[in-house]
Parts: sequence; C-alpha cells; structure tokens
Amino acid sequence: MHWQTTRFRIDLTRPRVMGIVNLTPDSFADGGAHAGFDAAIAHCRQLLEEGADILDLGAESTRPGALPVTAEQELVRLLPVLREALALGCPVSVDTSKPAVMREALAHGADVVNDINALQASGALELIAAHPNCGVCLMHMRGNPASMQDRPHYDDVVDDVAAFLRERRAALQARGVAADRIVLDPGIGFGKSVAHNLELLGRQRELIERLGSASAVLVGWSRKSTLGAITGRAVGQRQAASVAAALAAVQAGARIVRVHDVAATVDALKVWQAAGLGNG
Ligand code: HH2
Repeated sequence: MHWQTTRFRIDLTRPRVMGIVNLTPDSFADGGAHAGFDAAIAHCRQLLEEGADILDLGAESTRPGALPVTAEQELVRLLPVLREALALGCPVSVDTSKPAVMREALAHGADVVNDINALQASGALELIAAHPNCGVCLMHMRGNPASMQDRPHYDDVVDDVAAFLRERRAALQARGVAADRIVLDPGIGFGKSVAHNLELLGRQRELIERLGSASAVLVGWSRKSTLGAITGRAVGQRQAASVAAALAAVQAGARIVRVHDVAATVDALKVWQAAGLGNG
C-alpha cells in the first residue's frame, strides 16, 4: 500500500507520521506558537528531525467555533512557508477547504491537499482531478467548524462516516482520480460527541473494512478535546493521551497519524514495530 502524491509515492507498509504546522494565530492546540514565518520554518525543521514523514501546513483554524478567514488572508500566511517547506525534501500537505488556496498551493508544488470538508466546495473536485498526481485527504465533518459541536446526532456513526467517505471518494474517482491518491479520515472531533469519537476508535477496524483496501486511512487524535474529557487534562498536557490514541489507531489499521508531538509518536511507533505488531 502507498499514497501517491505530487513528488513522492509514500510507502505505507509502515505507518507514517504527519507533523502539524499551524500557521494560524488562533489554533486550539498550540495557541499560535508557530504562526510567524521564522517560527514556522524552524518548527518544520524540528518536526523532520524528530522523524515526521509528512508536514501538514494549516493557515486557517478549524477549532470548534472558529471564524473563517478569506482565501487572501490564508494565502498570505501560507505561501511563504509553503515555498520554503517544499525545499526541505519531504512531502508537504496543505490543510485547506478553499479551492482558491488549493489552486495556488498546487501551483507552487504542494504534494497533498488535506481538506476537512472533503472537497465539497464548488470546483474543488475538478481542481484535484485536473492535477496529474497530487495526493488528497478527504475528511468527514458534520456541519462546519462554527456549528459542528451543536448537538451532533448519528443513528450509527460508523455507518454514516463510511457512507460519506465512500461517496466522496467515488465522486473523485468518477473524475478520473486514482484511488492510490486518496486517503480517508473519519474526522475525530468534527461534529462528533466524545462517545462518537470513541466509537470511531473502538470500531475503527470495522470502519476500515467498510472503506475497502483501495485507500489508506489517516486519523488525527492529537490533543483533541475527547482526550481532555477522558483524562481531565488541558490541551497542552495531552501528549501521553495523544500518543496512546495514535498507537491505538495504528493498531486498528490507520496508516497515517496526524500529530503535534512527533518525537513521542515516532518513539511509540518504533516500539510497536520492533515488537512485530506492524507485520500484519
Ligand atoms: N484536525 C484538525 C485540522 N485538520 N485534518 C485532518 N485530515 N484530520 C484531522 O483530524 C484534522 C485536520 C484540527 O486540529 P489542529 O490542526 O490541531 O487545530 P487547529 O485547526 O485549530 O489549528
């Protein structure tokens, strides 16, 4: 199994770590600590030294209740860092839902478009389909970041997430995008209660079976509020819980984990692999 992206064919026979680089002043998880250009590039370099396989650059906050920014504001934050990050020799993903930002990011050579809105914006599917080989991550979300935590309800969260992700993948494939370019994400914390998130982890194997083997699953548990609800810890103190959740997700078949705490996650995965648990 692999993930085809613009410049890299990422081997997924071992699980991969996507390191989060937030370029927003209002990120829920790191409070904007890496928002300036120099701080962002230093953070990219540090995450790579710690063993990140992919960098994910995000210039719009998606925290619950976050207010949207314009494409112009997003591009002003993103493009200088993207140019520099692309020169670091690793796959670079751009976390955006706006076609105008996707278009510019791909024109600059971005390897992956990571869309929490699963390319539902007008023109987004066509834009990805027009690119010869960029990677894409399609994530499930109920509602939008401003409203999504307003009493989410599902008859069966695994059924709903699987059906949605299959439909979005099929829409891309119908436009000629190969399945190996597409990665699917259940969207932990996006329009889901604590119980929904935990059910998605507890039943993750079943979810993956329903999605089929054509595309890998990526998951992001890092520092999310469900971990706070379980441990009682504030966002900056959820490293151990985040590593545990990432490892559980990998054990249950996820091939890519999106994390803030790269060094700790990489160490945990090394132990997991050394024990042979990654061999099927
Ligand atoms: N979570 C966040 C943002 N983007 N992308 C994918 N594919 N999966 C996720 O779970 C996901 C995501 C939210 O986390 P974070 O980037 O830490 O927060 P913020 O958006 O507030 O900066």
